Amino acid sequence: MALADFLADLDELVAQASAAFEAATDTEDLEAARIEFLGAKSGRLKNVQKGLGKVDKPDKPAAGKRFNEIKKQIESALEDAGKRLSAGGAKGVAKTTGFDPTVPGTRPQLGHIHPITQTIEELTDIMGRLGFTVTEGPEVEDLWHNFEALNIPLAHPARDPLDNFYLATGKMTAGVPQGEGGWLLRSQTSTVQIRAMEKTKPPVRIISLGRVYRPDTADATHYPMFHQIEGLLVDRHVTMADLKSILHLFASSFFGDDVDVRFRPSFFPFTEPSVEVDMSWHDLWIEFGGAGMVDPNVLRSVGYDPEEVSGLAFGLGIERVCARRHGITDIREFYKNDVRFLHQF
Ligand code: FA5
Repeated sequence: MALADFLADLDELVAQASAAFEAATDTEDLEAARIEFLGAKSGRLKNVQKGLGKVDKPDKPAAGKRFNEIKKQIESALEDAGKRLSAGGAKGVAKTTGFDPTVPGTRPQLGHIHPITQTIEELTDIMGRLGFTVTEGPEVEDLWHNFEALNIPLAHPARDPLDNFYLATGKMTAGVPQGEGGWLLRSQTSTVQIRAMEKTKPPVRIISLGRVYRPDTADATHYPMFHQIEGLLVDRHVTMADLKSILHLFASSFFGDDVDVRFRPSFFPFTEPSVEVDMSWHDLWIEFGGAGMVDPNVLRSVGYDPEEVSGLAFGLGIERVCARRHGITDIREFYKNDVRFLHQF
C-alpha cells in the first residue's frame, strides 16, 4: 500500500470523526460516535490501522508516526465534545437519559389518616388509660338494641321514621317496620351498651366508637352520618360524681387543662338522671353529647340487678370534638374529601 493512500485514509478519518463528535447533541450520540471511530474491536481507526501492515517497509516509520498523531487528534476531539456536552450541565444530561441524579427527587405523595380517625385513635388511647376497653357493635341494628332495651317504647317519638333510617326488610306501616324483624341504621352508639352488658356480668367498663345515622339535614354542626363515642361503666357504687370526673379527665386529656365541663339537666329514656354535656375551651361553650346514670329499667333488661349495681353512661359527637379542637367551624368539611383541607391534619 502506498504511503500517500494510507495518509489520505487517516486524514479522511480524522475529519469524519471530528465532524461526528461535534454533531453529537447528547452523550448517547457521542458514545455511538466513539464506538464507530475508536471502538476497540471494529472501530474505523482499528480498520485503518490494519492498512499500516501493508504500507511499504521504508515508509512504515512515517506511516506509524502519522497514525499515532491522528489517533491522538481523534481522542482529543472526543474529549472536547464530551466537555462541551457536560458544560450544558444538568439540562444536557437530562435530555439524554431523562434522569438527572443531581436534581433533588420529588417526594411521593403519601396519604395520611383522616382527622376523624385520628380523633378516634386519640380518644381510644385516652379512655384506655382510664381503664376503658373498646367494644364494637353493628351499624345495622335491630329494634331491640336501638330502642326497646334502651327503655324507648313503641310509641316513643324517638322512633319516628323522620328521625331514623329504617330498612324496608319486612312489613312496614307508615315507614316503620312492624313485628320482630325490624332493622335500622343505628341512630346512636348506646346500642353497644346493651350488647356489652348482654355479654358480660358486671363490672363493665367499655367504650365504643363508630358511625351512627340520622336523617338530619346537613349543616355546620350536623351530618346525616356521624361518629359517636359511647362510654359505659357499671359497678357497685358508681355515682354522678364519677361521671363528672371521668368526663373532666377525658376533656382535659384531649383539650388541655384549660377546659371546663358542665352538666345541664336533660332527658334520655335510658338514663336517670340525664344531662347534656357541655365543654368550654378558650371561653366558648359547646354541646358535645349526653350522659347520665343508667336507668334501672335498662339494667333490668339485660338481667342486672339495679339494687346491686349502678352505672354511668355518656355519648359524645366525635365530629364536634374534632372540629372544636382544630378550630373548624363547619363539620361538613370533614366529608368533602378536599385533600387541601385534609392535608392540614
Ligand atoms: C345521644 O345520641 C345519646 N345516645 C347520648 C347518651 C349516651 C346519653 C349515653 C346518655 C347516655 P344526642 O342525640 O344528644 O344523644 O347526641 C349526642 C351527640 O351527638 C350530640 O351532642 C352531638 O355532639 C352529636 N350529634 C347528634 N346529632 C348529630 C349530627 N347529625 N351530626 C353530628 N353530630 C351529631
